[in-house]
Amino acid sequence: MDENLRGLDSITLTRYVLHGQRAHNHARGDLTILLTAVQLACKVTDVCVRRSGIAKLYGLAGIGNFQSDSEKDLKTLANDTFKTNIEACEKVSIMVSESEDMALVLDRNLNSAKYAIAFDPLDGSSNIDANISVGSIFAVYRLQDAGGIRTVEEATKAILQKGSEIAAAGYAMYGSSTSLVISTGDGVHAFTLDPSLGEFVLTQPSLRIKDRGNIYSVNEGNSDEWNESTRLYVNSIKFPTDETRKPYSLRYIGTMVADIHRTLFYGGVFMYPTDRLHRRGKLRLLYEAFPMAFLIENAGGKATTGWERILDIVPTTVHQRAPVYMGSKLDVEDLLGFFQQTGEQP
Ligand code: P6P
Repeated sequence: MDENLRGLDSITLTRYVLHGQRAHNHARGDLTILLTAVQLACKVTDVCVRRSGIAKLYGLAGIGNFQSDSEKDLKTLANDTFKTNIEACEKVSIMVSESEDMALVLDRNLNSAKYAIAFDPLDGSSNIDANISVGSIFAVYRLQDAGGIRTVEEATKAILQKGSEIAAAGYAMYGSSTSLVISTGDGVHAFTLDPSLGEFVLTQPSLRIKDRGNIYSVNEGNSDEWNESTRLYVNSIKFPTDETRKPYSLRYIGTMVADIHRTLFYGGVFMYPTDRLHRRGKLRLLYEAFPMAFLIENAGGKATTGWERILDIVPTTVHQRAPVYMGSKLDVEDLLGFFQQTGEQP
């Protein structure tokens, strides 16, 4: 092929997933169809996020009916966008959304709909008005018996699977550019939205997280509420006794998607420990901790609650929370050393 044309040979997300499906001999490309619906939901949400400031000023003609502050409307719009596009692909029987109290059972007659999905349609939405990066997070699970799901109780039971059962997970980050980072269990791959094509194109294949970084990411404002293990660990990286090691830098954006994206690319450790207001942690398992842990582990990192591997947890409720420590393998192992040293229990 003409070298000048090679640059046009972009690997789009759809092509990447389809290739992956063929390579893994998945039946019928259902996961491809589902992930194509998710990426469309991310593209629509991206448009709304980028217009929100102007829309708030002039009103979002043609996109929703914003009567109140942009944050609440954007969250509602993002949630509706995800629900509509995912339902339309007819490959999902169950949805769990950060913005919905209960699990949603989709068309009860779709025996072919063999997947369940959990998503946070607009993570970090409180940062919208300050133009700080926000994102969407999703995790896809295979269902053993999709045809038999009729009630919310059956749907809830079916999606409460161990985190390691995830079939695919990823996030979109609406930042200086729009990224979509995804894994189907065969490596972690980053795509960037090319506005001229309207397609996510592969920009960083096979992402690997550094074994050790020099950044820690946590809300230090809660430090007086941390458990002893977390306190000892953070002090060890802020004030290293080993003169050969420099103190770590603190970076904290307050949007999990953005903090994890930086951790994937630069290494280090992201933490949301338990605190007085969040005795079991703040972050949700199904659509924050699980998908991010799946990505971090597939990129060669580790993800723990301090007491157990996050992906080993079997959740009991759809909005269950957990403490979160994830990132570079050696950094997380150093942290776990303090949990073993103190022997403190959850
Ligand atoms: P805090 C955003 O509200 C969120 O759920 C995550 O995206 C983020 O990591 C965390 O909460 C930030 O919480 O208490 O530090 O503002």
